[in-house]
Amino acid sequence: GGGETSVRVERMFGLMDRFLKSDPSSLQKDILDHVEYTVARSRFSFDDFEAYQALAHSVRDRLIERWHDTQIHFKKKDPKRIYFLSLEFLMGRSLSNSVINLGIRDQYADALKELGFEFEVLAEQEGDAALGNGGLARLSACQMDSLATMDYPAWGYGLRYQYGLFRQVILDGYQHEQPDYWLNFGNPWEIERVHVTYPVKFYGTVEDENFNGGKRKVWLPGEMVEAVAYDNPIPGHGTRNTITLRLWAAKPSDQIDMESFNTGDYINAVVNRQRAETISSVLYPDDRSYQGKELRLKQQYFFVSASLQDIIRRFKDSHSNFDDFPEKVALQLNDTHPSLAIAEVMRVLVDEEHLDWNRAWGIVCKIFSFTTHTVLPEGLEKVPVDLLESLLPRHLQIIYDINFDYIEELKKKIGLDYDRLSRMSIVEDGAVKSIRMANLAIVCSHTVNGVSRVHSELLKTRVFKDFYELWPHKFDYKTNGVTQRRWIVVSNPSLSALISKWLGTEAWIRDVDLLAGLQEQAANVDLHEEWRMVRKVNKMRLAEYIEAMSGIKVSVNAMFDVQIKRIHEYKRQLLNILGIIHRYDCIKNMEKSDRTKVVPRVCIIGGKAAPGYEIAKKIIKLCNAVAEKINNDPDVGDLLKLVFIPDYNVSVAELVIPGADLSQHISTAGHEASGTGNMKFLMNGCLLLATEDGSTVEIIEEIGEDNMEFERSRLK
Ligand code: CR1
Repeated sequence: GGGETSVRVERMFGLMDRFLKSDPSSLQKDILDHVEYTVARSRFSFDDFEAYQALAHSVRDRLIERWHDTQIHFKKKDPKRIYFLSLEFLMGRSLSNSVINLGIRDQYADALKELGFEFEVLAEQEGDAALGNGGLARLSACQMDSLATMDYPAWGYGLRYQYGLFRQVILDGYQHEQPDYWLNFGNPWEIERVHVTYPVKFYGTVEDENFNGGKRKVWLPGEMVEAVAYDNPIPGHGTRNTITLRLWAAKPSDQIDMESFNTGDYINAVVNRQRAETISSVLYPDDRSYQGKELRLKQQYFFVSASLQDIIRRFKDSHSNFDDFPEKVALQLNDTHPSLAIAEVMRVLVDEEHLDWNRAWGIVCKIFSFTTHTVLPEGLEKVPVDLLESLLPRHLQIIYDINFDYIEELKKKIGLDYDRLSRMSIVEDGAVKSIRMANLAIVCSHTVNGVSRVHSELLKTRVFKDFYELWPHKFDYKTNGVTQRRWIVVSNPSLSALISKWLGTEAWIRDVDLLAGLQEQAANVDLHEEWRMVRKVNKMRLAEYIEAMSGIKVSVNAMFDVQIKRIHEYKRQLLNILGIIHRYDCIKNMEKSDRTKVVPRVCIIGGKAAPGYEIAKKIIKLCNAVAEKINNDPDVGDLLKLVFIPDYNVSVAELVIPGADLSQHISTAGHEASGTGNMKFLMNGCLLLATEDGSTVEIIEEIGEDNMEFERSRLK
């Protein structure tokens, strides 16, 4: 039927207009239809939230059209596809980003105005999708936007957590964590694919079986759960390319365990099955150490196994020879979190597709690339062998076999240097025997990249020195970037309009290098004046928010000095706070007449601490205690204020960044792999106060030393 259906559809489209229209009256009709038929409210009476829902659904319809066309296009072309595997995506809100990328924001704003609604007000109704912790996760989101915009045939794969990153509530100055049950009000940006499901297996034993006159391994799993796909269309800007972020949710398997159902305990049997859903229930809120947690390992394998079944199914749709696999498939490992994919591909090729080991290994060596995001040792995952053996017994065998071959090869190259051999081994012998996931990823990937130039130098000379000496060709760096679509166009519409006006084009929205064209106007006082006005409006918006959140009134004539990011010792929020105490002390000890020389300052700090990270939580308490003291000292008044912004997330960042005059990126040199907040502030015209660490080093080269206050690193 497929062929016939498509002929019939073509004929219909011949008679009809192909796509949903985007003039204001068509948009109004669509919104009202969704009010009535999707949200099930009367079209004569609905509130802002219901209007948002209807609006989101009408945008979603337009996304789906492009998304289908993208699928059809790439199915026909069959290019090599990029598969980006990541346990975390911090997407934030989708509405504004989608309509801007589709090029119909103004049309929607006009349509809504006539219906009596304000686009911005409805956009505020949306909650953040916070399926990630910090830098790594927001980078994934920016990358999806860029891949779509640059017309890549790319897929993102991850987990659909029911609870995103915890909400931070400040009580008596302390951080408290509250669950983020973000799906409570529905999620119009995802499409549940009830037919795209795969079984994922755990536990059990591995047996030898006779096969073709020899033996082969068979895994007899002890538990099975179902992975269900939820697709999130990601539209590019100025293109019809709309790619997919496919997130997996765990559901009880359809295959019924007859044993437990036959024992008569029906209720308990159902309750046990339901436990499958816990696999995708919650995001781990610690962004660098989850060692030895069974649930975390289960999450990793669950999403890796489902994604690979999906990828292999797509490959097999049009190919029968696995030797072509590397021509069609590139698998990007976002940190070590998805690195079980390596063992899983070997398992599928050898145990299920019956390729011989060496042929399978040859394929594996061509398809994986590994991005590492840290220099901190606690960020390098280790999986205890006992845990892996019980959860994934066949994968452990495969990892041992990979390691055996690799160590034999290594001995030929470096001799019997046992210290080095043991450092480079995938298996760590120690009190707790474990698998070093980074070593696994490096051995099996054809490229390994750091996220800035200095980060890559640190990888080569310290963290992965032994490997660099062995395989210098594998190592490379890709300095992080951020998308100007989200961080200027969505978050700072007035600056966006200003830039387009002065450049005389909107092309910079796709090609960020064109921003350099503003240099020609660098001395233009009219431009300066307009820019100042834009900043002022953004500061007023931020000041209102600060007052609403904390009751603190701040003056927009003061300098807004901002540090927002996860709370970590190496990021040195403590240093910032000590600096603020010092500043307070100086003001207090100053002659009254000298105070007129002080530039009034509002210090803003925001960020979450991992729930178990005691020192980070104490830093938050300290910040609030210092704020309490300073803000209530009438003697200091507007000369100094300190605000801790609670529950920092993507949409708070969108509000804070455009209103900042100065931003701080003061990590201890040698610790921040890249940093991406620096870029967001920079593209909003904010001054940076920074250490020469991570990507800041390259930023200094780009913008010139005159434009940055920085401390020369002592790390040489
Ligand atoms: C790094 O700390 C980097 C981002 C994105 C972070 C930060 O310097 O900019 O990754 N790492 O590459 C991280 O979030 C969990 O690890």
